Amino acid sequence: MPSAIENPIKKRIVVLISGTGSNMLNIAEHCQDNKINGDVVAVIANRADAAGLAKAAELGIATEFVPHTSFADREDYDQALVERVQSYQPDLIILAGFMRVLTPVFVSAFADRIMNIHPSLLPKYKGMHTHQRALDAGDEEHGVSVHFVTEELDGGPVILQSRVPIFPEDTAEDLQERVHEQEYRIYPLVIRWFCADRLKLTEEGAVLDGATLGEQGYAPE
Ligand code: NHR
Ligand code: GAR
Repeated sequence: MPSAIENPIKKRIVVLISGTGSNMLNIAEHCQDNKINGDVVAVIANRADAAGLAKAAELGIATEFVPHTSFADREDYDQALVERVQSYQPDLIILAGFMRVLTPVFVSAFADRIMNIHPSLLPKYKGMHTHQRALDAGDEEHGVSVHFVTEELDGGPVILQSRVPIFPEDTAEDLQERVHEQEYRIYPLVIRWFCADRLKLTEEGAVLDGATLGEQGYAPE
């Protein structure tokens, strides 16, 4: 029988999505394969047509649809979302292609345990359409960032980034595909750190193994 040290209590993870959910699936599979000391206990979408909901259900994960269109304003929606998320008693909330800006109502309810993956090398290109913006700017590289979610949109402390080259003939779709490959590597890695109690959000920023991370997150140098 595994000892308590080898098998500490698994972290409870709730994933918020709006669409395909390929990052969500990748994370759920890492959990099921015991590569992350956690379980995806629920997947919640704000859109009924989020394909990820059916995929999560196939894996035996609880799914919910909380439509933002049913609420008068963002705060009311966020309050409803807080209640649904809270019902799963999560240790960690993962945004994975979740396309609604969260107000302080949500962020303050789960302060220091919400993460997002954003398809740019933050602090560059906060917000939407990041691949096209990198192309339009003539950038030679692009990438993706995992960061803690704070009240400042795409502005919370960066934990880890991955870079990809931009080639002259690239379309936004090419770039998105190249970035996606990196997302599948770095998001599970960061979640593994968090679930092993190695990673925290503090007043100083993101802290990994006791060291405060810089503006671009963990860098192995
Ligand atoms: N909320 C907070 N408070 N902080 C962050 O860092 C957040 C957040 C909510 C979502 C993901 C983010 C991204 O990775 C994210 C980070 C949606 C928009 C947006 O403008 C911006 C950033 C992100 C996600 N959404 C439109 C809105 O009006 C809706 C767009 C649509 O429905 O297609 O909410 O990029
Ligand atoms: C991911 O590429 C993620 O970086 C991006 O949406 C995609 C979701 O894919 N997030 C944003 O653009 C947030 N504004 P998935 O649903 O297949 O995981």
